[in-house]
Amino acid sequence: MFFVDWFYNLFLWLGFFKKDAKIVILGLGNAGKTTLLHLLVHGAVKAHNPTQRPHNDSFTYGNINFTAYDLGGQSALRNIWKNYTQDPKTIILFMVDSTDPQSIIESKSEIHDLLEDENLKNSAILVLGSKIDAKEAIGRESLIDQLDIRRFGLGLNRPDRPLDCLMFSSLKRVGIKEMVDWLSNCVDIVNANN
Ligand SMILES: Nc1nc2c(ncn2[C@@H]2O[C@H](COP(=O)(O)OP(=O)(O)OP(=O)(O)O)[C@@H](O)[C@H]2O)c(=O)[nH]1
Ligand SMILES: [Mg+2]
Repeated sequence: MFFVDWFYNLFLWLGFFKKDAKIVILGLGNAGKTTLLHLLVHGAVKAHNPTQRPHNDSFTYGNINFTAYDLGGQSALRNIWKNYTQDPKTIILFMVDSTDPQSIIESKSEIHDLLEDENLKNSAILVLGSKIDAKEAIGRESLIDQLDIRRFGLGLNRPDRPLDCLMFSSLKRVGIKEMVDWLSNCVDIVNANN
């Protein structure tokens, strides 16, 4: 086993087995999208102005190079989301501020639009509940209920597409590894499905 691992790590280091993946980060304004992307790319948390135009950045995890598109979440900017979601190999992250009841109601309608969009029927969607460090934050089960997504079936290995909900905090760096592990596992599934 040691030799297999050793050769695998050597090949990894030499650049074999490298994969590219694309993700798009959607969600209402103030959900924490830009904060998360900055953390994934630079390993640090800093303050950002509300995003006015789409931007992308890259980060590597294991043998996967992720290119992530961060789109502004204010209502006037949401009509361009569909320009970034059409490739079924693009993994869609939808971030919901788990401390903000009004934004959870509005997010529910946006998430249901994505889930019911025929063009996205094979696209992977990961719902992310943000800011779990705050005392007002609700838990995963409660967020799933309030978004009414349980009835779509949750899991990485669902038959038509991966769909799940994970909770995290950029501020406290909680749930980040689980999120990126989920994305890494998802890459092979979307590549096989599409
Ligand atoms: N408590 C807490 N606050 C956070 C966390 N992540 C982001 N925030 C705060 O949430 C606010 C919005 O963060 P952004 O990352 O700019 O949100 P956004 O989703 O990019 O917003 P738009 O660009 O307007 O779409 C800022 O005040 C952040 O400091 C977190 O993990 N915990
Ligand atoms: Mg932003």
